[in-house]
Amino acid sequence: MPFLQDPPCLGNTYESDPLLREYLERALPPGALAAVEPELRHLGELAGGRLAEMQHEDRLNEPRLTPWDPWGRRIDRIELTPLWREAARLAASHGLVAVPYERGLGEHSRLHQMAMVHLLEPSMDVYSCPLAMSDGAARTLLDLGNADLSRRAVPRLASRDPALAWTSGQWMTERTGGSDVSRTETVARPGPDGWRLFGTKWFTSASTSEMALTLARPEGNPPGSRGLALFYLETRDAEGHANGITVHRLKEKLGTRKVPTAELGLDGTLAHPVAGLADGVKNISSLLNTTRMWNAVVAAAGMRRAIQLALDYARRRSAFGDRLVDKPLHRDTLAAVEAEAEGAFLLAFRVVELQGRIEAGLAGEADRHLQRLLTPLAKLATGKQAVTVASEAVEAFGGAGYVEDTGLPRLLRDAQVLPIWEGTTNVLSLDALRALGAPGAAEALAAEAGRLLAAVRDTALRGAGDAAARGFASARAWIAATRGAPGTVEAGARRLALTLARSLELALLCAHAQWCLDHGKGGRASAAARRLARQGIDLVIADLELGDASLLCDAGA
Ligand code: MFK
Repeated sequence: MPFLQDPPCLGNTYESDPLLREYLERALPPGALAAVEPELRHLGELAGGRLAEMQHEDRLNEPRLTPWDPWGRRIDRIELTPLWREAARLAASHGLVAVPYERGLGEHSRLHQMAMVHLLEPSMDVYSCPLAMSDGAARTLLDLGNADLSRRAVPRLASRDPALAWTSGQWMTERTGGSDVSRTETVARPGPDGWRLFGTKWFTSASTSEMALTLARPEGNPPGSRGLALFYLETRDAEGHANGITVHRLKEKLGTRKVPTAELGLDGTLAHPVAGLADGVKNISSLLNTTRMWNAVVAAAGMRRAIQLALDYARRRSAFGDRLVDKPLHRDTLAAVEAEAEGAFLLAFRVVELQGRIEAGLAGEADRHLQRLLTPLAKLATGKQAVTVASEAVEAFGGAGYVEDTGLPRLLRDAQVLPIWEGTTNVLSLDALRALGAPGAAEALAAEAGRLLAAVRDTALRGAGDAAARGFASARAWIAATRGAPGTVEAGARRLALTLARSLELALLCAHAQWCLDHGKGGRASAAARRLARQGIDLVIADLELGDASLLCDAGA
């Protein structure tokens, strides 16, 4: 008998996303929601309809590099996939980078932007990558106060005209590694017409960008990250000739296969220092924090898409005499991932809110501490959750989830990059530790936790609120107990960071659920909070023996 099965359908992904809609109703002033909702509804229709169909038809296309023309000239032309070309057009015309710079909704402009990203990204084949880097580049040029470069590049990066819009690269990773950027080998030499860069950039995402921010060591500078400088460059000159840049090859990656990720050689690339000739890592941090915020939003968006597909399929597919959606164990499995996705969404968007307040000039010191701390926490926690949720969603399709022409395996492949690029889970755990150590940061976090949990009144949420409070308390106790033991602190940094992130997710979910109860939105968010509370919040293991890690890692060496 043939295997006949209706495929999953998406429909309007704005309409079918109650959490997004509740959240926007709660977080935006009424007038602002009324202003943006028609566009969001339109994007939901597009993302679940025409764009999703196009994505499926485009499934087998990948970017192609043509290094030479037929007559022997080096051209390094990279052809993008049809969906990426459409995504570029859509992104510019809907202002996916522009909106927070136009500030039409003041401090809420970031929410508006990221609500659009949340809807469109899962149907754009990771076109979020160049958009995130472009947003980060614009933010960095403005934050560093380079008026000339800002005047030149920001109007392009934030253009709504697809013919004028630029994207930016973020060239950091070299052969020496991606995490320890201080080992960057690219050198910058002064010349009569400006600085020229020489080196190899080993992993450059979205290499078709018109410009890039990159790190290089001005000749004579000391080793280490302080000796690096941040440079701006354009990839082609006014005649369209490469700016001393050779594309060695495109990377063969597990996922994000539509992203033209390249190895680049720089041989005399004309570049301009953005902010002096040192402190490059510190200077690029606005870019890192912006792309990490995007990463968290994109992780939440990917989870939502995976669940929308799995849920729709569960309503269509019957086995053992019932629809999957009516099978208690299948329902239980989907409920578990739904709870993770709701916590992830709220943490990602809390970072977006803070970024919006900072950009609107409304942030106090506590907001700044929170943004600095919550950005790595959100990035690291949601990246991990995205992989777990995608894996579970793919499994919910049985064998169909493992078959390429369903389009489903891509969900898992594309999720796997999220805990890797823009800083691995461990690197970000150490970054979070550093942020937490800044004077005032722990107090800002405690105030945030207190504010969220004080809002929770309903008895049905009490247990979940208590679990979040226990998570924060356990993290605090561990920090106090390990003071003065740097080895123990480093070994536990991931568990601490995940405990803080999951406690925050749960506290945000409890507060959101209370709002839902108060505003007649039903008990879905409360159920999600209760479920998340049972899925491991406190991961700190206070009495963990460092020696055990040695025994486990060194055995057989
Ligand atoms: C889907 C959406 C996303 C799509 C985008 C995809 C594109 C993918 C492209 C890439 O993946 S590009 C590569 C991304 N690479 C990384 O994210 C690097 C990961 N490594 C780190 O983050 C390390 O922590 C770091 C390189 C920053 C460590 O460098 P160092 O050399 O040990 O420097 P150090 O001493 O930690 O920091 C130097 C200064 O910068 C310090 O300030 P002070 O000088 O005042 O002490 C730090 O506090 C500051 N700093 C570092 N990270 C910061 C920061 N400040 C603010 N925010 C941060 N995140």
